[in-house]
Amino acid sequence: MQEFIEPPFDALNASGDVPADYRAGFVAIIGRPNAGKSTLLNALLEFKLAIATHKAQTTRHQILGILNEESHQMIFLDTPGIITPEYKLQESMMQAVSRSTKDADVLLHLVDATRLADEERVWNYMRSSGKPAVLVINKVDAAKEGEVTAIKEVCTSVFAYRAVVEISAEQHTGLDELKKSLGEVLPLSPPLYPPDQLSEHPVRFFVSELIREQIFLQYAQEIPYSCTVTISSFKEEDKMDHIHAEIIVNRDSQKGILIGKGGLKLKKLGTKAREQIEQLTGKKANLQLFVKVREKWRDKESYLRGYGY
Ligand SMILES: Nc1nc2c(ncn2[C@@H]2O[C@H](COP(=O)(O)OP(=O)(O)O)[C@@H](O)[C@H]2O)c(=O)[nH]1
Ligand SMILES: [Mg+2]
Repeated sequence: MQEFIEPPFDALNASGDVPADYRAGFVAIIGRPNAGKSTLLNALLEFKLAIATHKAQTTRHQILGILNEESHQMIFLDTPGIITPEYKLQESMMQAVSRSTKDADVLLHLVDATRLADEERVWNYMRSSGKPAVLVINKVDAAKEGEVTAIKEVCTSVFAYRAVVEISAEQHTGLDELKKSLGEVLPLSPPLYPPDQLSEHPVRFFVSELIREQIFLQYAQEIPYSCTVTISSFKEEDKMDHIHAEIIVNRDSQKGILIGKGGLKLKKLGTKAREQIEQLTGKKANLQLFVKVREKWRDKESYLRGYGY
């Protein structure tokens, strides 16, 4: 696995052998829930960095992924899908979107080709950031004839995009053209991160995300939206990591659902999450899960801050 946390990088010192036309900058991937933003980030990096499921609102944080190519460095910011927030957790998710659009040099507006939907909220973020944007139409593998053209017409009549690209994030098509279009909009700059770095989150962050992903995959209805995961201890050894993780639920009744009869559901969750963690770290993991009730954590500022939102 590549390095995650690095000391602050001295770009100027490292720029000695960088060509004069090298470009680098931040690309915020924004759009409605389920457009395929996290799938696209993983496809671009050829690495599973962001969790992605069929359920909306899987992504809760700004996730940064770094793509290094010969002529440019693109720092992608995956973001939660843009919605109208209904509770404090969702407000903090929308703040992550605002932050990303402010940090970005270029906005990548991702739309789902199979669902012509109202993009007005997304355009509002784009307008208030004032950043150049590229329209990226995703899921062309599943779109019916005419859908792509219709979306293109609607979107380009509302917003002056620098380019329009059609892709399938799942099937990895159109990605070269996408990188080329983004490259043309990025500013001239030496690299901003060391070329061997893939992200800036610590490994334990990705571990908690992989557990959260399994909760999204294995539980129904409100359960995924009511849980968060924290890592209470993470001990690394040469051949094995020992990880204690807490799953926080919103209400007492959810604890039983999570654990299941005879603890079977939690056991299955632990097994699947452990497999994913082992793929990420490349070594064995000993994962222990604990379930805790924190009444209405999603609405309490102090809990939200403690859980990293
Ligand atoms: N058919 C098809 N499905 C896709 C494509 N990209 C993403 N998806 C699916 O769309 C759903 C949402 O993806 P995700 O990346 O989590 O969306 P996000 O909410 O925008 O981050 C998942 O079930 C993906 O498998 C694509 O190119 N084609
Ligand atoms: Mg996502």
